[in-house]
Amino acid sequence: MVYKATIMKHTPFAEPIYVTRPALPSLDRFTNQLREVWESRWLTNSGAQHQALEEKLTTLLKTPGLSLFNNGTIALVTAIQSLRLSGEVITTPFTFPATPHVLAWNGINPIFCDIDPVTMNIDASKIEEMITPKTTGILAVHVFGTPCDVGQIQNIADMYGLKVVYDAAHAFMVEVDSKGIGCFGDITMFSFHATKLFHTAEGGALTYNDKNLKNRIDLLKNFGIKNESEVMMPGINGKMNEIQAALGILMLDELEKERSLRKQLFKVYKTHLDGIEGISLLPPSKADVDSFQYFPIRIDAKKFGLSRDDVYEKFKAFNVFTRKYFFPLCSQYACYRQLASASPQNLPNANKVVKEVLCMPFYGDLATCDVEKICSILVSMKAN
Ligand code: T4K
Repeated sequence: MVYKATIMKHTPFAEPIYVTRPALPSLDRFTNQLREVWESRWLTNSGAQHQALEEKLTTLLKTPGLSLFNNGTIALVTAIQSLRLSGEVITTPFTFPATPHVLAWNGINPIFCDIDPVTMNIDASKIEEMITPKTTGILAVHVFGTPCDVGQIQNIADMYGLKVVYDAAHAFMVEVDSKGIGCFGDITMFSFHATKLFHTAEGGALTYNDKNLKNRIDLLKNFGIKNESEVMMPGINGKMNEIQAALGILMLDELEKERSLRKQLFKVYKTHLDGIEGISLLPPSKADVDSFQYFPIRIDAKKFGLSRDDVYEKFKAFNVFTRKYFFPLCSQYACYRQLASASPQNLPNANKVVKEVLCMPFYGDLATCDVEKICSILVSMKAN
């Protein structure tokens, strides 16, 4: 009864609360930055804004090589092309559709490997058993910014002569052992979509240790054009334009503020949700620097008394739009479910996790009291 009174006292938020909202520079600052673009009349094809952003990000992400792209997906398609992967590539089913799709777009069969039940990343100890004579690489995702077991993945890759590509769409600025997360494996992709901590509205980048890759990657993202009379390979249009890059340059100035606001909200969520029976939070990762990209929780339906799907629906009545990332599993899509590796027997952890995860609203513009109210609504659902 006491709890019933608690849930009654919550009124819906006046405005919808989404899982995320993009931080933005002031319109005045953006207009000023755009003036440079207008005056130069150089709108794309590696202009001054593009070059400046590429240099700044190379330093910030502590990586020897970096190439900007018009979005993360095309960047990942290009990464796979540039390493000449073929046949089969081992990947995770617990990710955004873009991850396996870039393999399919390169004529490669995704081979789904189960995930670690705690980190929710590909389980490195299960990769070896998925390797066949057709395997050419591993495409792993640092899900929700938690770094994969990069050491073990590299050991396996070295042992079998495989390439490693990381999808770090959620891991901007993450560091492990004081190294930028983009320094592991052969190539790492970052997404700069509007929903990301750092964004260029749409955008992305590839980072790599082997600086020789830059030439090939930059050719591939510009139709393979070397000069006016030579086209070297079947490339694509993956170029970031000057307006995206101009926004990115300004967003770099917003980054620390946005990160520290999210860090605060992270603490508020932790204070209010840690220890609630049936709710678990991501355990601390091995990262020295976190991304603060998402705030996922896991709901144990039996212990909490409500399933993740029930909680997701009930939040809507309060004008709160959480997200069930990454439901359904990629292995459940019609285009992949016929693959032998997609069978639920092969992916027990992924099939469990995908029913439990809920991403909570998490962005700098959220007020502390909003997060407190969201937590209170969630806790009150348990008792009712
Ligand atoms: N790999 C992984 C692991 C990824 O997570 C992603 C993208 C990629 C690869 C591919 O990278 P990109 O090619 O996108 O660079 C969103 C994003 O569109 C997607 O980039 C992201 N992952 C994914 C996790 O989230 P949706 O379908 O959830 O987007 P949407 O439109 O429902 O937006 C989510 C919420 O964000 C909205 O409810 C409100 C808010 N929002 C969204 C936009 C676009 C805003 O407030 N303003 C906005 O402009 O995929």
